[in-house]
Amino acid sequence: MKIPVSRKLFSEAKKHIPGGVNSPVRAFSAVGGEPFFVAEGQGSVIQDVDGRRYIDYVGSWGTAVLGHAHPDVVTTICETASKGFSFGAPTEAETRLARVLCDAVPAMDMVRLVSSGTEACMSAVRLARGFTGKNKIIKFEGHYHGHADMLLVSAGSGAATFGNPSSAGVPEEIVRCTIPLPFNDLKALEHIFRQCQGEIAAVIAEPIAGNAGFIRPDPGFFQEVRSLCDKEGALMIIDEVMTGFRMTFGGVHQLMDLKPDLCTFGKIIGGGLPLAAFGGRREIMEQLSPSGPVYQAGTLSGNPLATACGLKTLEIIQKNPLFYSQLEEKSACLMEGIRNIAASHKIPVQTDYAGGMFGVYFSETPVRHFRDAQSSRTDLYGRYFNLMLKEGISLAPSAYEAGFVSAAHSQSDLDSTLAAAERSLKTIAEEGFR
Ligand code: KE4
Repeated sequence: MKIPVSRKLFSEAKKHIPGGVNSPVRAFSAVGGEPFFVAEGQGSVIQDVDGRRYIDYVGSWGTAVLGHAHPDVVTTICETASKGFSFGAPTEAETRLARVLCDAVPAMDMVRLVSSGTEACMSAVRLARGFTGKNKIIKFEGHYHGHADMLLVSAGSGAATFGNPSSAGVPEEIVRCTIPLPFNDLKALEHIFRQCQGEIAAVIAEPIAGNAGFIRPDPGFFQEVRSLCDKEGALMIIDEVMTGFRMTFGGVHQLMDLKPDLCTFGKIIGGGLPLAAFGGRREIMEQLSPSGPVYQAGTLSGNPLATACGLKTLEIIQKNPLFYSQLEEKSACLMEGIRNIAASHKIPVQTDYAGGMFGVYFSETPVRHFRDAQSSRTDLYGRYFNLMLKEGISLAPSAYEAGFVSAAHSQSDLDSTLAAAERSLKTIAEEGFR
């Protein structure tokens, strides 16, 4: 039997790259099997090196909100590249992108562009500590804010997938100032604020926990977080790297009627090239070097190609007044379909969605915090993932990840996906899953 090209590439990759991948969750370790290697992506479809095509619901972890290789974005990148890639000097386009972001997000008077969500969150925490003069930060279990040392505690996404929510190599002294709490647990939050009176620099949170699957905040939860922060002189940092520009043209915190002191963005705002951002109130942001004492820097920050790609992506989104309702309709079609199919086979699933983002848990009970997600049937998720992959549907290779639809996903993509889900869930029911 012919050995798949992906398998050959994976064994070669493992000789030169730890685990054969440049980001752990890509290795499929949580769901079994080996990753396929992508040759190209067009619209809602990716094609692997063996010529197999998949309807793609990973979308580069939510970055490809327009679909892959949008022709107008490709043209913009090529035109920009012909004038040079990176100068390490200011360019007008960076200011234009900063203005677009600040106009879209009232909580941001100013913004700084960086190259990854990790950098954005790490810098926002340092800035909060510099501005408040305090050290402790509160985060929530299963929330993921990138892999900076101080945030790799009870982290979600790949960290949770590999059962090491706190990583080796992170000194105890660093994480002693990071306090992980159960999401949606106000009593725990109030208790910690009392216990650490005057020591909390910030609370950092995903507005919807997409790195634990898909967990919404309880109604009023973040309003309570806001008032506790105000009372205690702590900053509220909302991490919109995944949710930003996914449900509305701005942060989902705006739909929750929240006003954070700092927020972070990534993924969509770079359109698929390395670009992220953090921003907030002017008096806080002006503490950043060179205008203030909090140092933060980056060779490729505001990179011209990434900036042009992000600007074009946001321009295309903003031109379509139906962009977000169309995304949400697709998520609704998918999640209602999956829920009905699972019910017809008496398989317990919990589904939820918002804008272009959705989550599926194999669980009898609703998932309100990370521990619920951890006690869901992640084994069944792995089986479902692999059955759907065989059907040509590419889902997140971990139960602790959200899924994403894009503007490129068609009704026929959704219909094919639901037909594949019918066959996959029927197989699971026939195999037995209790
Ligand atoms: P990056 O450093 O990976 O660009 O961003 C870190 C980050 C920060 N905050 C949130 C809410 C995020 O979702 C992320 C990154 N998301 C994961 C996917 N859930 C990245 C995928 C990966 O690690 O390969």
